[in-house]
Amino acid sequence: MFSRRGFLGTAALVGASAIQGRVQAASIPEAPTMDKVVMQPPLHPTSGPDYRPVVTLNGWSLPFRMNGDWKEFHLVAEPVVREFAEGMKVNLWGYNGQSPGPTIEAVEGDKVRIFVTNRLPEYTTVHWHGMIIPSGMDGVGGLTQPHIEPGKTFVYEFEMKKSGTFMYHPHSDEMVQMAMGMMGMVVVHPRDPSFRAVDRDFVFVMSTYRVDPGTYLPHVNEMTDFNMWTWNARVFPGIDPLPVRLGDKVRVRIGNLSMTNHPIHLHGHSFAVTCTDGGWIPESAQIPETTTDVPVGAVRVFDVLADNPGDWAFHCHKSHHTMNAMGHDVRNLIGVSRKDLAKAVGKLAPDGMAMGSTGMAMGNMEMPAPDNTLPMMTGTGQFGAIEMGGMFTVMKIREDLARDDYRDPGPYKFPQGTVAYEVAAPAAEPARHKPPGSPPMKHKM
Ligand SMILES: [Cu+2]
Repeated sequence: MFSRRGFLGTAALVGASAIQGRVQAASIPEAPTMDKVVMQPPLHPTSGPDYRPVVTLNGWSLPFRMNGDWKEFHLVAEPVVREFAEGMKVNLWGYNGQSPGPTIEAVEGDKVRIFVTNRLPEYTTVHWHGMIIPSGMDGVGGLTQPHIEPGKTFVYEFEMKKSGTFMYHPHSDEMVQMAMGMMGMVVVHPRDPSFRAVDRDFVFVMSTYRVDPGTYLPHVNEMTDFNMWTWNARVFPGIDPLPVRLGDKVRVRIGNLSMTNHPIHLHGHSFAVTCTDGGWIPESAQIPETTTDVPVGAVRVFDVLADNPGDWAFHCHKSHHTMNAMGHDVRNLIGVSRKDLAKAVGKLAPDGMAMGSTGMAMGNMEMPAPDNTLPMMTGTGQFGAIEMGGMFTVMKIREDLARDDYRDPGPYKFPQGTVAYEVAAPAAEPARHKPPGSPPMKHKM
């Protein structure tokens, strides 16, 4: 769970004179911090209007306090160490101990006061992406407010005018700060809890990094050549599964603050995109989909009825985005004779290894890797190697999950006779039609 650092701790760092705005220093709420990288249980509201909370993949929701009829939150922008998956930790910037920052949850009509303390080595701001708020609360440094200098605390105050799914990120040295991981999600629940109600509600934001093998810092100037394609700054097999009870109505809210679009695909179901960061889509305008493209700087939310039990892959459909490091500079050797290649490579590099002449399936092969990186493709299922990385996880639909149980239910127990199976194939090649005059087939794998 989160630990609490009281106002005194915060004050000691920022100094009472640093407090800006109309509120007094003594009224700043505590800023909880998170030291876990796994999905925290839903944070049910203890005051204010009721709602069914979301869960954040490999993340958490920021606790708030009521102060009169204001809901108060406290974000602390600060350097963090984020584990992308076991074996790789990256020095990022984030909020309250992690990157991305905690999800902020509120209810349509709520008045919120969000304190932002800057513990970064440079100035920052927070922009509330997609939200209908007064211009002076929009967080664009220089344009709508002074930048928040290191050590200072600013306050954002506005009403949550519409429900939906939004994002937050700096508008201050934006390229560097977003490349360093400064972002998070905002979920505003409808005032009427029965409006488009679901049983399970997941949220995450997509971001990408180039972290060279053996190093610990992202290249903040990288525009295209990323090697870490993350959901909430985690890569497969480090991304939480989505445990779902059979028959649940499930909502998945996806933000994209990376540098490219991601077509997100769920197996075994069709879903409808029900909401964007612009608002709810009327039912009459919804289209059945199995993949939805999430553009850069946008949110897509889909609702799905989980009526098909099993382990269902859930991933970005750009195949390079389901890979980790070292997958992008390998030559295609499919069809090349392994013997000739080994000879040629052997002359140049006596310890070299020829690989890939039948594709790149690696099975259980392990290649030596430098410190602090992750294999290009990895992960094991009950039938063997999964050979994925990056933006990949599994929606696990089970009959017997309790209402708020989000623990990994383990591998699916397939009913007998429902798994693809091998047959004894005839020894002879099946007859194939060959057009007259075509050259003899020489391509040997
Ligand atoms: Cu992608």
